[in-house]
Amino acid sequence: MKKTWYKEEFVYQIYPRSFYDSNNDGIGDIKGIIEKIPYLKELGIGIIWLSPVYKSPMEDNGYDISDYLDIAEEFGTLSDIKLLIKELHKAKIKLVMDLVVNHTSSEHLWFKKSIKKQGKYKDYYHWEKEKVNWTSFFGGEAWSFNGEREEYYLHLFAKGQPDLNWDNPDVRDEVKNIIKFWLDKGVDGFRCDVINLIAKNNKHPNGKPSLILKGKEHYLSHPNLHKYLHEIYRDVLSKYDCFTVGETVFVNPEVASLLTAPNRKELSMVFQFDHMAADNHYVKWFMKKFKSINLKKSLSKWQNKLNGKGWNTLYLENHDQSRSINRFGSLEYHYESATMLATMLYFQQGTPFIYQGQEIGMTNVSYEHLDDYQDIETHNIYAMGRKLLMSHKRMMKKIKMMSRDNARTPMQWNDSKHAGFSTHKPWIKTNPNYKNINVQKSIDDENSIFQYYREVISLRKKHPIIVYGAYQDINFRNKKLYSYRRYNNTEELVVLCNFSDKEYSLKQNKHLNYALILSNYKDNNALLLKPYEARVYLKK
Ligand code: TEU
Ligand code: CA
Repeated sequence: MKKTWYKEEFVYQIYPRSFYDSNNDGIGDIKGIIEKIPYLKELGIGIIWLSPVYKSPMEDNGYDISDYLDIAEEFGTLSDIKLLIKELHKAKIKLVMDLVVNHTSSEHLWFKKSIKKQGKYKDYYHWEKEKVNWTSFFGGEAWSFNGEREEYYLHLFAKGQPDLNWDNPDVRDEVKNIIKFWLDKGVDGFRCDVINLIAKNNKHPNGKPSLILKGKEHYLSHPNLHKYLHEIYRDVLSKYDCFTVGETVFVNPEVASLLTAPNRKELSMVFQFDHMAADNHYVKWFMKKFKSINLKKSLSKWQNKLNGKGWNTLYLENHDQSRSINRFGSLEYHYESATMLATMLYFQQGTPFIYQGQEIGMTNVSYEHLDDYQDIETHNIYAMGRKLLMSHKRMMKKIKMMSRDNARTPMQWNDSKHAGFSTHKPWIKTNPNYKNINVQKSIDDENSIFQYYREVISLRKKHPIIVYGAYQDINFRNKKLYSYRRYNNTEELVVLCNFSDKEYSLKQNKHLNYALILSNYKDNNALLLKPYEARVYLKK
């Protein structure tokens, strides 16, 4: 298996709006990230994934871009981003930018020209004379009428996010220019937003009846996807030492293997979503009781199917997902379950991703009022639910559990007002538990979740078997124990996780002669795992 830096380093995702506000206007910014580089260095991460900072009307907090080559003033300027790249590289940290090219903002010049059918821009987007019945990821219709052009245009997300027409070579050339512009600035790679949606059936046939995402069969992992990704790789990416991680909604391991097989030269790795359905019916708003066996089944399916074929990512959180400790862990066993989840996940094979705040055990927020939620998806889904006669109370329960704003509350730096994120009222309310859960407290406490994450990160650097070893489940059918081994021809690493709030008795422990290199409990009983106890054994 090819050894490379983007398999070995931890990636830390920053949602800039909520990370750190250096000029006290209530919105996080690029200069704020620069100020926090020493913190990131102390954690030990090697790569930053920065969510979009480009010019945008912020309808979807920057995932609706109106100028790919300039920076939104609330985040800073082009010289700020150049300074960020310079300072990160000085600290031996690489930078991955968010590439959102399935769609632009409707404020983008290209869309304004397309409405007017101006020259080559006429076909930069998807237009139809008649309405098409596809539905949007954000609820409601995915085709909206534009009064000026007097045609319908496609937006798989918000109305303000028209989908680009990737069958148009001029559009693909525009994307290549954007990628080249940022690579030439010293960027080290891209997280590619909903990249498996870019190729569509351009005849726009109606979708077959479906409760969710009507029309998805006409764009989900369309065959042209591989052709376009390979073209982008061949013409631009291949000329740089960089990597790409595709966000691929509803992808299966077979397609993911094609997308990430090194010899196909398409993407370096993908974010799949199977394990994020461990507590819902594939649409997060239709929740189900979480069972750890469901998480284990999907994570190990991907370990086994991609092993030796493609390359995986390891994540439980991002800016679209509510906090893992609320979904898969336990607030009662806050430290134990957060550290067990980290152990369970990060000793598997794949590039590990940490989302801001996860390393200190930040949790979901619980705003009482709908207006405290800022996310467009949350408000659209609320409106749709109410139209379907669901009660306000029922919708608020879903929102409190699954709103993306759970991951977007200001980063909790210390116990001062607004959690040290800003001296100004933040754009979204701070989670009131910041006095208890914050970076300062975590750094000062040698037994904190932060210190445990530092240890996990340093072990990965020390033991290549964690990166490159083969994977095998142990005790797969066991509903409480999540255990697996990593091995090569000389070493074996064994991970044991008690994925429950009860003690678990081991019938035997064959690893007592191995070195116990990590545990989230100080004293370890040979045959008894305490609630959410995690252990990592290594035999060299
Ligand atoms: O997310 C894709 C997407 O489908 C998300 O909406 C996610 O699947 C869902 O919210 C989880 O239930 C990407 C970006 O990560 C997201 O922030 C953007 O809103 C979206 O694309 C449009 O760019
Ligand atoms: Ca600011």
